[in-house]
Amino acid sequence: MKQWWKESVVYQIYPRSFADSNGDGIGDLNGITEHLDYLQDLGVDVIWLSPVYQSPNDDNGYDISDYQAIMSDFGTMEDYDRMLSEAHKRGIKIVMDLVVNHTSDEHQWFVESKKSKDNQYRDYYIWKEGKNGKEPNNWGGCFGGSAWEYDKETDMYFLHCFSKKQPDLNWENPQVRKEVFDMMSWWCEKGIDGFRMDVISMISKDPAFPDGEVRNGLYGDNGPFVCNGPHVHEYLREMNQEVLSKYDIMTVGEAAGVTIEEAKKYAGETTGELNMVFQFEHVELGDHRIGKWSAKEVPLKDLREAMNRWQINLEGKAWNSLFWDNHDQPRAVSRFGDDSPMYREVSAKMLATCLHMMKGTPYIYQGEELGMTNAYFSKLEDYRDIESINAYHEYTENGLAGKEEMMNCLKEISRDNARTPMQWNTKENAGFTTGTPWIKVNKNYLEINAEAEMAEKDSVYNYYKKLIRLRKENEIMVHGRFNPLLEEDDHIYAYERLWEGEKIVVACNFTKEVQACDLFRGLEDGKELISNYKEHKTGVLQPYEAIAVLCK
Ligand code: GLO
Repeated sequence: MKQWWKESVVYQIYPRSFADSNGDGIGDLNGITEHLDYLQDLGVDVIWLSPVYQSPNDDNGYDISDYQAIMSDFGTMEDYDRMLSEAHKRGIKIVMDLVVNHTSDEHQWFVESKKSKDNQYRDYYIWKEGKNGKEPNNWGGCFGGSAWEYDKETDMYFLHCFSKKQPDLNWENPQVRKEVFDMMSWWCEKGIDGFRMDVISMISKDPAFPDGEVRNGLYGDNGPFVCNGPHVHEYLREMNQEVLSKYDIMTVGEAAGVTIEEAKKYAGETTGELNMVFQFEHVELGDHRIGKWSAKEVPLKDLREAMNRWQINLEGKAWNSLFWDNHDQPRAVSRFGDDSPMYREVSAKMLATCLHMMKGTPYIYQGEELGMTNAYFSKLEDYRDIESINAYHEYTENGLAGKEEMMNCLKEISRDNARTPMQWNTKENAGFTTGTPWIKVNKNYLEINAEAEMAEKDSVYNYYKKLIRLRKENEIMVHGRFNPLLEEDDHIYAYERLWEGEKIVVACNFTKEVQACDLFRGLEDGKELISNYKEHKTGVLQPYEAIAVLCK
């Protein structure tokens, strides 16, 4: 089968925040359909749709109560089918979010499982006896508290690596795997084009369930015992045989805690599991004194070292996914660029160049193509995210962080920064809804919005559009080997791509100061593919300048 996913650019939609068609303040499927022309204009090939399944929304749809029904807030199955066919008409593929490490506690399987120890669904989930009247071990859940919830009815605990409304499925049970595979086939038969697999590296747990190390916070880290567990590759190969290999689809696994060696198994050219994984090293750097919460900037050297390592070591063996942000991360320009009015546009374009010129499939998170910024909410009431709210309480109420310190961390890191509504135009609520938006719109929508940027030749939007087009015109952008340059530089991220006698040299200034750079001396005959400045001055890079030059 043709590996079309290598040539593609993927656009992630977080449906709740994309476009609301019926005025209830919540984005929906018809809202997406109405904006497919926009995505076609941008030129993306694939949409990764965050979950749209029926869900009580404890974690905005990542807690699914019925995998074969659509969340009523988002519309109906007819709306879904229409969106799928309208996307296909425009040559845009749809990749579904597959959340099968856990379900909602309101899923019928769990409702049954909870009823009694001998219920036929009991073993669909991970139930354990308590230890000395306490939880089976010291693991913490990703959204705060213990990872175990006590059930009075049967006097046992069930495991939930995320919220207590997200019980973990027991993948050791062949019946669970069969149910999941059947459900996946059902979606494939509908004509979808792939799956992004939520926390798929967590589906096989260490059977010993040992205590985890308590580093910061109140609970033990379960990472080493739930990520990349003993049977994960076996299960994914089975999934590949039973489902994936039968369809022309793309797959990307979200693989928390994955090493390069592991990634070669998940996404190896010949290992028969998935097409690629998301790894998180470059977004998890920095100070971890209060869990993932840190307001400190990461030095370019560390960032580059992490990203280059993946570029170099997967070469020829597995395929990279490239991203700066998604629905779980702060906004790219606020985190890695400079979102002040002076440098927002130029630094957003610089980041785009740096990422899209690398080897792998680039992912754009909705609004990134406009250079949307963090929300920087200053009141806790403005936050909606379960992770942010729980972390605030857990850390401040147990004396692990000060209130102001924690609010500053939320401003920099909270997932809600990425979840504020898409900024379409200058109308009320940025054109996202005619009602009251479920989360506040970023105040800067009068300056930053799609309508204005589509009309402005030099906008961030038109820059992304050009980058996407360049990928279609230059095979070297897809297949060229990556070779790092200036590896000791503190300010410039530079590399080259090499392919059949051609070469692209890329340099990105990650600072607001002018930096000396001799990389382009002698390349005057090369063709400038793209740059965020009108003119490149030989010998230097202007503040946040990015440039890519093709040489034959
Ligand atoms: C990342 C997911 C995140 C979900 C979590 C639970 O880890 O994308 O948004 O909250 O996985 O499903």
